[in-house]
Amino acid sequence: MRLLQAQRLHDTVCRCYENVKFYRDKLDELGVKPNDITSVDDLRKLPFTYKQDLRDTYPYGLFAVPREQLVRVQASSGTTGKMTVVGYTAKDIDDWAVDAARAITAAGGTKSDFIHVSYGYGLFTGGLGLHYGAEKLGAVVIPVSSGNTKRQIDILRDFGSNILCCTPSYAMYIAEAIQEMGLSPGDISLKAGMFGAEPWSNEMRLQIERMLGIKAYDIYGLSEIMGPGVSFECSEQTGMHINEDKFIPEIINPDTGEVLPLGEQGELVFTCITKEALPLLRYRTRDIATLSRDKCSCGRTLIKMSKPCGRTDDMLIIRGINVFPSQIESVLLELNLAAPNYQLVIERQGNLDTLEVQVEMTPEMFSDSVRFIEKTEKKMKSALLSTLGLAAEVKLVEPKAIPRSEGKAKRIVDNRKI
Ligand code: DLL
Repeated sequence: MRLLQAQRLHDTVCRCYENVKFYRDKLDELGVKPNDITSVDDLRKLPFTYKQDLRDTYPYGLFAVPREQLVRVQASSGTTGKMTVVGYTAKDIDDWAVDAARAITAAGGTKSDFIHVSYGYGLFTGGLGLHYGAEKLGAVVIPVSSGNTKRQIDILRDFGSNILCCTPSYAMYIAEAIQEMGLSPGDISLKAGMFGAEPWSNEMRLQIERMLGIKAYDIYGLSEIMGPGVSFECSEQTGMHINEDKFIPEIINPDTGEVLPLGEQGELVFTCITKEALPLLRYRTRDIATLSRDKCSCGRTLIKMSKPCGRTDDMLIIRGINVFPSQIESVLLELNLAAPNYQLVIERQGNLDTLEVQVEMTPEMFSDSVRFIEKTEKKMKSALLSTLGLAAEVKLVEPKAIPRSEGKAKRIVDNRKI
């Protein structure tokens, strides 16, 4: 693997140097020549690439092939600023399909499964990514796309879907809707789900598994690097194998850029070593994770990354306490007192930040006494304080009060004007 990575890395750096002005200028500035990059350890000599670099060269400035060789562009919306546009050659699309097919296989998918894709189709990479993966595997793809939950459930039941692909928050939404329709897991043929595109906790995994009667697998990716399938979970469900024959991962200290040893937590950085259209070098994902080479019971030897536990840029700092929304989710769900739908509302009063955690009640709780509800709020509040050291108000809200999402859930409402 190291030899293959070294060869591919060298080839990629040569192509970047020849075809992308941005990288040629950067390497010249650092005094690095493509021939200086002969081993994986030489990665450290290369410059980082940031999302801002894609924005500054919008839309196609970092592409390494002429237009005739492109066969597709996709984009990620981003909450601020311009979209990030990414592109693929025919070979890139084929490589991506193989990576997504590996992910489906690791989740137990076979040629004879119906793969129900409820990730959005369009510029977002979720839908088309899993779609091509399912076809590459030779499975039967059901390209439902997101939205229209009643129709999703009709299709799940009538078409005999075996693997559901969507965001974990939409999986919860579908699971709730199934219950409301008076159906049970026995009425559908699902065996697994492939959920990703947003952070989710292990507790949420257990809830989804219980409600849908399936195994819930994590799948990770980002458009800049490729899309879904950069890494994927296997039967062991303890982290995601990275397709490291195509993407070399590093973990760095986000403040200093220093490369950290295996096992330490930091920012995940990827270098693409097979991409033709958009081969990014040392791309700063902003996702926080760890890497591990521990032996995996599934037999795969590909390096594993942990579930991303947040991003360097969505980390909340509430009165000096650093906290990730996913940690708050874990604390809430561990108590097993309410539905896993929540929203974090941050305000600034004077110079002080306040956090209100709004958590949805289950319909049963809603009919409980006010005293019971207040007691539950108190319990949650003290759990957040004792586990995370976080002083937050907890407010239980009516079932369905928190807006549902068919794509990525909006967990944070930040009303601070900083
Ligand atoms: O979300 C690609 C994708 C689609 C992955 C479908 C998995 C399934 P972007 O829209 O570019 O691409 O967003 C990428 O989403 O940097 C992470 O912060 C987050 N993310 C993606 N997968 C996971 C995951 C797609 N499994 C950004 N767990 C990434 C946590 C995830 N966060």
